[in-house]
Amino acid sequence: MTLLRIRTYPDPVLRVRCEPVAAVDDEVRRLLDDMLETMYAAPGIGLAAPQVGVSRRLVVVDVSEDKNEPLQLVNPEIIWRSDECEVAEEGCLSLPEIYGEVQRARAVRLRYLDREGTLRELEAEGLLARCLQHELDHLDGVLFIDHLTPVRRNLLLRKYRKLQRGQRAKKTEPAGA
Ligand code: GNR
Ligand code: NI
Repeated sequence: MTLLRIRTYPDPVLRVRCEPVAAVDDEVRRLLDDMLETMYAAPGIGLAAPQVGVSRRLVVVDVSEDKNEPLQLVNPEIIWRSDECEVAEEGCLSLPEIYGEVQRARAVRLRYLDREGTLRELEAEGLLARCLQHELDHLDGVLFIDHLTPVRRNLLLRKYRKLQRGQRAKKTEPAGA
């Protein structure tokens, strides 16, 4: 298995609308496994293909405490969302170190293909529902900051750019400087 490089904002690949996967073959299974390994290593509770530079409709998730309940979803679609909403804080591996409160449906029902290409459905609530909605957004080029008010979004993006400048300076600084 291979660790993949996680793309961060403002990488344009994060804004592309992903293409459905035509067939769940060995290449797709390998990518799903590499995505899962990359997600666990990050660490994160979910990862969508565009975050590793691939514009295809693939998502991996594991919200379990012991990191032993992986889900690998091909062409996932939300087929029902609860009218009831919930607000909770979200982060994103593609926007490191910034967090914002996002309103989402409390529960969702999904249809997807599993790694064998079998059509399945899944109903989720709580953190899993939140994570799945966050990941499915990625497949349409949507980031959690897009759900915030413009004022809040601009505040977070200013903070993000400032943090990124600090990170870059650290990386390029000669040792001991
Ligand atoms: O690791 C992650 N944590 C998280 C927390 C709250 C809501 C959504 C997420 S997903 C995020 C990983 C990520 O960026 N997935 O796209
Ligand atoms: Ni994300």
